[in-house]
Amino acid sequence: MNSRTLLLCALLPASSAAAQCNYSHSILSQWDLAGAPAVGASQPMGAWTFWRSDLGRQPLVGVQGSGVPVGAWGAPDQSFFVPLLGARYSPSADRNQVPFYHRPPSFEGLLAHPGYSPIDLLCIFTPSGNSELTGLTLRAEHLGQISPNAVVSAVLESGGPTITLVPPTSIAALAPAQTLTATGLPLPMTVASRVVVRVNNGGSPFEDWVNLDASVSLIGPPVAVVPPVDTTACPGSVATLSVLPASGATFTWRRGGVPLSNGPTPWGSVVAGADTPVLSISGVSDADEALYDVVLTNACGPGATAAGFLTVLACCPDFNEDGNVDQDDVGYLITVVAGGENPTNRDPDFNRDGNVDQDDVLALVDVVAGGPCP
Ligand SMILES: [Ca+2]
Ligand SMILES: [Ca+2]
Ligand SMILES: [Ca+2]
Repeated sequence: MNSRTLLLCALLPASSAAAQCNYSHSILSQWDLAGAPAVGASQPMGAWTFWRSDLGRQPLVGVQGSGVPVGAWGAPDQSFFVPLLGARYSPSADRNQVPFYHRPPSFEGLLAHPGYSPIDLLCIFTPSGNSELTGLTLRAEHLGQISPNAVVSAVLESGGPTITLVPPTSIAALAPAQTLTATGLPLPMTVASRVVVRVNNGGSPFEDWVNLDASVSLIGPPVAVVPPVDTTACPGSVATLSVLPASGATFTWRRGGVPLSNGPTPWGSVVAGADTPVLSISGVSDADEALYDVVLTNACGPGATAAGFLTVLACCPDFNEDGNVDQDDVGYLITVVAGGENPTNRDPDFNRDGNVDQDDVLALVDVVAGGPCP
């Protein structure tokens, strides 16, 4: 328990055990956080992620087909990009998915396109800690007109028997939008729990365009909507890791599970922001390589996020940051060593000996020629 938690406990009345720490999060807001994916991009980690039902539940990746104005989550090994989840209908045309739909959406959602059986589209909510599921609301309408319907459902998986939250429900083509509410709540959520929303083609896959949103409500410790992710940094640079919680929280960053303090480390780097959403470590070296996570705390307790691994590269010879390591980088460093401009703001002490001089240029020449980092 850190000093903030102690302070919080001291300030709260004795009835704080019954504190209600409510929050909710939807697939639409997760899309807004992540934005349209680039082709081939893997999903950024988040509270909600998007998967296909087959092949061991592979995550969807960024796809973009002809006529598709923005990226979507899809399965590139399919002959065309299904199943997928794409941009919601929007007044901004460049955010719309392929306009196969035959009626304007009646609410703001994502367009889900389940594939040929048995490939279903899965939207999976993964909280980062123990909590209680108090609500799940699905909104769905079928905007295609060729297939008669699609089927949506939701379950809670916690390692034991699967619990039905919303039974499989037919969403008829061009029928009014349905709002489906989970029954049997509240239910406990362990660290292993997942809420799985499934969109199935209902037997006919043709132009199933399901405008969909799903929102969970929980009580308990805060959940990271965007947890820390794997990060790389150049030696001597500033590495940053960040987190976005779904609700108000205090922050305790940890290195390998051990809480961090602001200030210098024994090996010379300097930690800042250890109690904020953004952790920064300046002057990093390979001694800083570790798993970093953050404990989010509110009146309903602490919850640890997923961890991101910080990799510190041996050296970073691409001084002009054009993606190539070549003679231009040597020319760049010669200019900087001579007192000239340093537009990429790179540390010119390439051999890390504390001096900026000709030896750094020679060390870079070696690396450009295929030699090892100094
Ligand atoms: Ca269908
Ligand atoms: Ca370069
Ligand atoms: Ca040097």
